[in-house]
Amino acid sequence: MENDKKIIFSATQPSGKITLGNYLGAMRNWVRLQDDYNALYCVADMHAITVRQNPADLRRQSMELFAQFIACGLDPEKSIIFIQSHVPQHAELAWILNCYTMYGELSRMTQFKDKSASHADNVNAGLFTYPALMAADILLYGTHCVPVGEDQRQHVELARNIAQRFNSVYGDVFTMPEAVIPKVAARVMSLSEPEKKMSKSNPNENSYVLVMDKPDAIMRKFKRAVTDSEGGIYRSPEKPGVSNLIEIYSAVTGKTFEEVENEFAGKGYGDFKPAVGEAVVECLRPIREETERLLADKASLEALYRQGAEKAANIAYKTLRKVHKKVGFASR
Ligand code: ATP
Ligand code: LTN
Repeated sequence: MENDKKIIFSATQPSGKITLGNYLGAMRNWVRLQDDYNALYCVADMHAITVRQNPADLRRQSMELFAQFIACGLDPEKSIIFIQSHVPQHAELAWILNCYTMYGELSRMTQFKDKSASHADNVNAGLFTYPALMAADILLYGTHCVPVGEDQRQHVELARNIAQRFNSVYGDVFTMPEAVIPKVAARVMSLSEPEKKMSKSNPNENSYVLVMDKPDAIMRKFKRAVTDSEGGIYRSPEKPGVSNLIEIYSAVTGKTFEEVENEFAGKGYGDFKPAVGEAVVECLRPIREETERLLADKASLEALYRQGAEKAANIAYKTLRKVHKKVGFASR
């Protein structure tokens, strides 16, 4: 890693297939940031098992997500790209940080409340302590910036609290990380229930667009997107469906909200929805094609993620050694 650059870390769970929300809210920004920062990007498979996963699917989705990172433009020569479970220091530091994370803090996490409601039959300890593992991910690398969508802000705040608590006892061990939230598309909403965020774990396939969706599926989903009966194409809190489509169109075309509203002034949803669909198809096409190409050569992908894990472990190992010393573990 280059010494003069700040460090960024981010991750995505391989808990399903990547959505347009994941791409616009997170991965696309990671690509932009990798030139200016020392960047680490990770497939968070250990986070994914806080919800029950089918083993064969999880393995496939991890490979696919890794391939998609590269297909989106993350460059293994510039950034460290790896799979979380391949770097055991994540689990080791997470345990230690669990002992510096309060029950009350974890109970207040919105994601925990949401997921324990949606998986009421499996409210496991991992789901509860998930933010301590996420703090470990971030703090292992001396991370300055964490580029994520709006929904992860609370977890990054908690990572800061944990770092601060630890540092106040042991001195300056951890760098204080900061969340970096994009200005556009920080929260892409569901196409079928526009008051909820677009999420890859939603059981309704029409609620999200996948990066790997074929053009006809994308067009169908946008044509079916829930809007309203008022008919105007402008942003308003009363029009969550239309506002979301405007935001998506703006994010994929680079046009401002005002330009989009002007472009469709006087037109109806029958013109607007397919236009959004077509713009999304063209935005995602090269990523889908490149992912398919990469997945066809499994050996090369494996070589790339092994290299990534080795580089990550070299940094993580040093932080963990320092932490062991600070908390008073006997030297090995
Ligand atoms: P799950 O549904 O399994 O909880 P998810 O779709 O919310 O998953 P994550 O793996 O939790 O996705 O998130 C990966 C990254 O994508 C995070 O930085 C997150 O903030 C961002 N992200 C997720 N959903 C959206 C969205 N709808 N809009 C913008 N960014 C998003
Ligand atoms: N919890 C995040 C994924 C994630 C992450 C991280 C993001 C795991 N570890 C570290 C940023 C930094 C999510 O569900 N989106």
